[in-house]
Amino acid sequence: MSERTLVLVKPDGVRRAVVGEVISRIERKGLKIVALELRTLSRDTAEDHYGEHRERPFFGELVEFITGGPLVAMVVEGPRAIEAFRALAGATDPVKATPGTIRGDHALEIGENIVHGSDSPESAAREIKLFFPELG
Ligand code: IDP
Repeated sequence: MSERTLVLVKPDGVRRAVVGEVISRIERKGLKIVALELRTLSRDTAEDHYGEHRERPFFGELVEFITGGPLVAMVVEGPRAIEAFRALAGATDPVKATPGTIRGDHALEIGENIVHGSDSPESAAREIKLFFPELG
């Protein structure tokens, strides 16, 4: 039983040159990368991607940040890939993220937490369609 998840190395992760490290951790875990692209998000795509946060006070800041430079988008596949990647990423707040996780090892601020991973099968399907419509 395999599932897919959308992973982003956000612009802070690209700027800080941890793309290779994130890919290594994904591969070391045994997950498979089935699509990968470096791109800069349009405002529309960013607002779609983070649509569930539209009413939150940090929404404007989040969209500015995620469109502020190139990011790496990937589709990652494997058994329970959604949960497996979120475990590799660590908690949303990098100060609370366990050392040893990507966020726990590389970040200090919630707004710049290096990676994104889909949080449910429904989000994964929606996000994969948004970033890689050809995989649908
Ligand atoms: P997740 O990325 O761990 O799934 P979500 O709650 O879905 O976390 O939030 C999406 C993203 O929004 C987070 O990764 C983080 O970068 C950003 N974010 C969440 N809360 C705040 C906040 O209070 N201030 C600024 N950015 C935030």
